[in-house]
Amino acid sequence: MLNLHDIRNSADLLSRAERILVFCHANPDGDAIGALLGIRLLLEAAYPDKHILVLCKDSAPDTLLFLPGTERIAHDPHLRNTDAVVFVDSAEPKLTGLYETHSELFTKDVSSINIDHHPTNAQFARINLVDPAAASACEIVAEIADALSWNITPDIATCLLTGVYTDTGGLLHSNTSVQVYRTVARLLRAGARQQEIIKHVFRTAKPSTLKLWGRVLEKISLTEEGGAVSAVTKGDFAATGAHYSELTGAIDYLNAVPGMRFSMILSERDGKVKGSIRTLRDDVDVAEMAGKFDGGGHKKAAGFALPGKLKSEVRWKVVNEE
Ligand SMILES: [Mn+2]
Repeated sequence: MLNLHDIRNSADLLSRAERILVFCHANPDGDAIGALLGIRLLLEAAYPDKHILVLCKDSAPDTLLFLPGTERIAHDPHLRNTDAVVFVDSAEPKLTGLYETHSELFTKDVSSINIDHHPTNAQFARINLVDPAAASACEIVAEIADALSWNITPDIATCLLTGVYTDTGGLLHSNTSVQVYRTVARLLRAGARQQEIIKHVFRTAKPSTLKLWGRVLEKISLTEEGGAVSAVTKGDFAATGAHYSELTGAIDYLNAVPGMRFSMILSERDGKVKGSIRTLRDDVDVAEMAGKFDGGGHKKAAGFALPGKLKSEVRWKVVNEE
């Protein structure tokens, strides 16, 4: 839960501004885009005479283009004359991809609000609405809207529910708390178009993605260390026509093999081999495994990148059989 005092101070800060800029992190996911667009609609309704600009360094993924207002996300804004900045879903300034060029935005001298749920959030804004107990930034935006009695329309509810769904893996991850279900109920009551989200986000995959995943699944092997491992080469990307980003999600299938300690996908890209490692177990620390290859991450999801390319190896064994 957020501090009501901080929420009211945020509203004061926004009401004093003429031009408000809303940012999310680069390579945006459903939570970043959902919160960005949801806040824009909330602010436009609350402050009809202010100028509100939403910004993300990168474009929204194709699967999120159904959300209202994606075409109005700016990528290269004129940042001058901005009097208030709202950051969403960004644990650190550099994740916005704008810190190098606009570091002046990330000081407490700027009228800024930081809305986030990452436990590692650097609290870099003047007002930090950060709740590590929340499963998504969209969940926090819904809480703020209700605290300020801002009306949640069906469009806003659809944007926010998208972030709740994507950051909980469709309400399947272990962060799916009682509060998440309360937020889902709240947003459905507000008219969130749940089936539209499910269709676009969870039930849509390009043929190139399916072909790439086919290769991942076909090449799965189980290691003696208890890993379900697969690999995709440059040739696999070329033959399927898939982009690197289309590999996202395939690793969840590898994790489904019973009795495994971890899953890993190796992929070749730009002269490097990238490794993604996941586990569902509490007694396995994949961040530690990734650390051995100069990588890092979280206990249950980590990765590394090494220079080089992939070479397959087949292990044959001679056995005595009667
Ligand atoms: Mn998030």
